[in-house]
Amino acid sequence: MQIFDAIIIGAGFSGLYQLHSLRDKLGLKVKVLEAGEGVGGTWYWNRYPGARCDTESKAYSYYFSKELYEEWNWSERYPTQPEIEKYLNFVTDRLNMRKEIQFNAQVTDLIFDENKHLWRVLLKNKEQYFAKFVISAVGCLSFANVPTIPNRDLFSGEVYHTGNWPKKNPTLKGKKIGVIGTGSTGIQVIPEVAKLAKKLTVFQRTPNYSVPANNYKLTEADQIRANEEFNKSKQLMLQHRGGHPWKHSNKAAKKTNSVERKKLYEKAWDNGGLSFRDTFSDLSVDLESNNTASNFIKDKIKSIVHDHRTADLLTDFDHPFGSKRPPIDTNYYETFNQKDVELINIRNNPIESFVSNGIKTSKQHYELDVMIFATGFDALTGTLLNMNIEGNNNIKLKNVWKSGPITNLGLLIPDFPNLFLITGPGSPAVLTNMPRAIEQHVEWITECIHFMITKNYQTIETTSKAADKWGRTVHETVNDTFFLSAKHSWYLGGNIPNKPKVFIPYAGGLNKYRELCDMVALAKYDEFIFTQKK
Ligand code: NA7
Repeated sequence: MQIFDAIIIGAGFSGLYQLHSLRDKLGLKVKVLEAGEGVGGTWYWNRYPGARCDTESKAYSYYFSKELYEEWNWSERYPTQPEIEKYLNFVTDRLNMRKEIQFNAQVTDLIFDENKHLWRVLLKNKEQYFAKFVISAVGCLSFANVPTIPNRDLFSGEVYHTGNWPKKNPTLKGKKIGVIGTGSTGIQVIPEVAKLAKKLTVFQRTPNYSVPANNYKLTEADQIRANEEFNKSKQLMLQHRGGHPWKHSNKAAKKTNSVERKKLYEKAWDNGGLSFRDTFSDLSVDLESNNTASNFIKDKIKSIVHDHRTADLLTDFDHPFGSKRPPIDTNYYETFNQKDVELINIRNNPIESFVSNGIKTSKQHYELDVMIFATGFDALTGTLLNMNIEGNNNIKLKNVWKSGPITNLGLLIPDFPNLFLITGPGSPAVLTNMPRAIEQHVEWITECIHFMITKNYQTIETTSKAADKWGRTVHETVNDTFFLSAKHSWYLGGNIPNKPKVFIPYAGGLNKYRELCDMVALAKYDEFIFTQKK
């Protein structure tokens, strides 16, 4: 019987830092179980053409060690998937972590033994381990959403999901390709596939607001500046509600005259990237203000796309700007000016089934050699609920979360002792620059386990009362925003049939959230119940 102090599930950004913290700061015996063949997590599986992070590389790095930060040079403003995968491999080897990671290790069951106060961790290959603590580092966007389209077996072509892209890149050159989905992923993959395809058909259900990324190569001077600005950038990220290295605007769009407003939008558009969302302070709470951003983007799209029908389809928005995760792009709208690229509206012409040589909608038949699903994820809860997780009295997580996830701070679940969630539901997670949210959680969890060791505590648990209270806070925080108006949004479970429609992350800001977590730690975790070792 192999007993570890801690088992970490997942070897992405969060699992790796958690391993380093528990092993090297606390001296614990730790094992990481990773389903993939290599490290990377999200960045291991999402290797589709054009896969790239929307956060700038100098911010999308670990900040827990300045030395580590300075040893790595990013080559572009936004990191590509291969470069992020390389970076995480560099960190793994630099911190000598590979020996604690078991690859091809898919966890199927986590069962808490109340007598032994241990988690039993079962793998798909029937191996099992035991651990005092389990830390879920499974990622927020790791369970692919593959729509059920009838007659898939009839289709003689290839089918891929961007979130499970084959390691050996499939040949797309000269083929008739279909892409379903125009979220952040679709918007990245479409321009790249269009370069290769004989014909590309994009099936769009909902248009998205996309802003240019304005990507560029980084020079040596950029790298030196990034290193010099390490502390400044870190401070900016700590103060920003989304963990990004820029300041919030304190100007309301509504109170800015139209000439000045346009000037500021133009400047933000030219600068490119996610900071466009922060051009004004009131875009997420005032519809009139939000419309100014929405109309600005609409005009930009119409000025880029030549065909009026296509431009109308791309701007037929049904949700306020920012209520769904706004993508950034490189030549997305320009791609629709290629004569071999077609945009199909599947909102009023839904896909009905695969046929042997393509796909059939209610109005037409499209010939395809390859179908690419860029249809996103069962976000935030999908991977956890796909495992059998049993806590006190064999209570199943599936049942506890039937009407939506229940957590305290997104970190702990009532009745599931010693199980910590990194960027779990109810924490800011996907509303932030992920490495900042991850570092905050890993550090909180490490400190909490350290506290337990010093007090000789055996288990930590949250009460249902405290979790319900936190659930109300999560709910109240989102109420004043537009997040609830995008019904299909994955923030709300709206993209998955039968998933409870509740807003999953905490929308009060990572800066505010960090303060709340710090207060809990300062109060010696008084909201939690500990049991003493005998
Ligand atoms: P998203 O943002 O969930 O986008 C998925 C896209 O796929 C979106 O356009 C969906 O349309 C579409 N979709 C999903 N299911 C279907 C079905 N059944 N039929 C037709 N179209 C469908 O996922 P991404 O991978 O693009 O991005 C996820 C996050 O990764 C992103 O936000 C960043 O944080 C990084 P819909 O809008 O639901 O009508």
